[in-house]
Amino acid sequence: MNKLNLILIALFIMGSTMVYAEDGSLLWLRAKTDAHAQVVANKQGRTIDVAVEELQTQWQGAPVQLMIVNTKEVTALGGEGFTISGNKSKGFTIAASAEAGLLYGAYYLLRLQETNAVPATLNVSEKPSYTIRILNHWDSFGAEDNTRAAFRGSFWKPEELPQIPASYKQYARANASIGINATVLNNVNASPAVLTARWLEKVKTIANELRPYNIKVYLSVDFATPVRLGELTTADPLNKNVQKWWKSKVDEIYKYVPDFGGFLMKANSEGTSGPRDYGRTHLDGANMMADALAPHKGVIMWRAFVYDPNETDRAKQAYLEFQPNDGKFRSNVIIQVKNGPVDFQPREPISSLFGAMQKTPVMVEFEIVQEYLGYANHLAYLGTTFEECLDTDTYAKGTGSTVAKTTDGTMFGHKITAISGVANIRGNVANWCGHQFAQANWYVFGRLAWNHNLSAEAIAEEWVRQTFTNDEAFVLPVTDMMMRSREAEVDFMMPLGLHHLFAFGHHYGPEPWVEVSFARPDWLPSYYHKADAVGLGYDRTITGSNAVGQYFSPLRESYGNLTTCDERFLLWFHHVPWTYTMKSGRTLWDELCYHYDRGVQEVRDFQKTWDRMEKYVDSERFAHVQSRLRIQVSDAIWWRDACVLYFQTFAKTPIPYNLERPTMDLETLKAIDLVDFNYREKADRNKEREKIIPKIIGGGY
Ligand code: GCV
Repeated sequence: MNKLNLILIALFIMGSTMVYAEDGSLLWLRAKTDAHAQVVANKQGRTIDVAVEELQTQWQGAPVQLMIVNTKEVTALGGEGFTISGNKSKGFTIAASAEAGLLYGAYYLLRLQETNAVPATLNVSEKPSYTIRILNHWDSFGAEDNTRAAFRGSFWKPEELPQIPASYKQYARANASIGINATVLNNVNASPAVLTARWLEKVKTIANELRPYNIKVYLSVDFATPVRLGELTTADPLNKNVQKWWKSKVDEIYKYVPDFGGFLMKANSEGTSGPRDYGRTHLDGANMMADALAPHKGVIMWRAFVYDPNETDRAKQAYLEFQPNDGKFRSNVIIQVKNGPVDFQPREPISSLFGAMQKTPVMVEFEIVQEYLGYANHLAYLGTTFEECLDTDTYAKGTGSTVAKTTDGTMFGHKITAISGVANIRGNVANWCGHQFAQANWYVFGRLAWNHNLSAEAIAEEWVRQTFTNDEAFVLPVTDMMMRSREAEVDFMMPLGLHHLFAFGHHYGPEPWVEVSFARPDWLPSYYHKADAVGLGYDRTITGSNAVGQYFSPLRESYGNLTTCDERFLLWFHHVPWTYTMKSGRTLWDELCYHYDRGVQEVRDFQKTWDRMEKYVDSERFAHVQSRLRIQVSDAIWWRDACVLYFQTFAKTPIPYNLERPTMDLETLKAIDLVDFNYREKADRNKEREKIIPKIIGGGY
């Protein structure tokens, strides 16, 4: 045997036992690409070509036929729906009435293959739950970075265009594989420059790259763009010149991108411009934009995330602003509503707007990026958050009026339906999202947007199988860990309905005590937790702010009554005495301590689970997750100690003696001044923090 043969044999033996190093850049699309599948299509087209190529290179089974057909059964599924029939030995036929359906059918088959789930025979038909399944990139897109560290930088790398960054293709494939069909390129705090020719040229280039994957491009716009570009002196939506300006701007955009989706608008919110600056309403603004977009079939997604520093409970303000205008919006306006009434907190009850605007399409906005959940440092699977919201019953039309049904067109018959997620996709990390497990949050958003009846658990398992391995010894414990992970975060950050205990300068760590003389009250934790000698929590009952009054019965009554209120939301809706007896039989104070401690213990348990998984994972991804879990444990302790010790100054009661003692004292915790998490140049101010918890500086990106 010659030397070469020996080397080949050695390599073969190594290859069959080794888990290869991976950096996560393949996402869940790790199928081998050496297949030579027989794939035929009865038509050609750019999107069909993608479907054919994906199957030809990855499908390991019998021949596949792709058919554009015009049967009643298939056309009823819409252009994105499909049927698959056939069997494992003879092959499968994917049928759809349009190209997009074939693409989604192809990915469906590949997903079955990669999760070891190809059945002997198959007879399925699928169609999406929502017509627009859209990512919102809070991406600078060439503008000055004007938002938080968690979003800084640009995935689109606009400076490289028209040279196409290699990441675009994988981005498009990843989205198409889970059914995402739309993307807003830029931050909601939009720069007016995005509507200038220089940037529209770039938008066109991106749109051209994404089109074969059935992904439409949208833009966030600044309401005062005509003024900011120096072209008009007002942006008053009732002014004829302003209306003309937007019409001609929209016409211009469609010359660049003929299938442009439309606009996303953050108006009069946190300092952005809007119709209120001209004494007009959100209704006036939205309808003006809608009229400009309508001739091109474009839509305007108008965000309900508006609140003022006034006497009204912030949690009530979006409803008060939008609900009275239900029925007056143009048909191409969609009101985009964050899942909860405040701002993507670790846990919130549903926004009271769901089900309350029955004549206007309403869409959910989820936050996929973990702005309030440890950035990319923490393992927090959000499938459970999304599912919790979508499955909540609004009772808008009696039992069964879930958020999903009030937004997917089935309950109120709206033609345009949509769901959005603030993307966690970064341009500067190989694994796309900072944390290997954060990829699962992108994945689960897409899968639920396609089919909101799927369970978060089934999707987690699917993701684990494709992203790591089908080995059950890995799949089961890791899926279980993911399913517990968000609850663990809630426990060590803000259990029992607490919210907004974040530091003033960042949304990473705790600062329930922070008071800043120049800050708006509704940007400070004390506005929300209302801790005092009597108890804890915000009274939103009928005797308090009466936010409960915005919900339908019986939700209104159950939230509004201390004894029936779901304890997960107790301190959201009630100011509860420290000595109040909880369902567990413990006092509120003891229960609070138990939750904080449970959160810490859960993350320690995740560490143990992960360490046991070493032999199933490549060393690179194993080490990455292991080091992030270490950060997460130390952050969990930071959160627990800070919150428990601070609230103890009001409760004046010992921490239950069977629980772990705090590891830091309150004064040290108060000295931590992180300011803005990713600002390395501000490292001086982080010195104290670095001494205590050295690993976290860097934000995980
Ligand atoms: C893009 C939160 C975030 C802001 C974000 C805002 C919004 O307040 O901290 O960065 O702005 O929500 O949703 O518009």
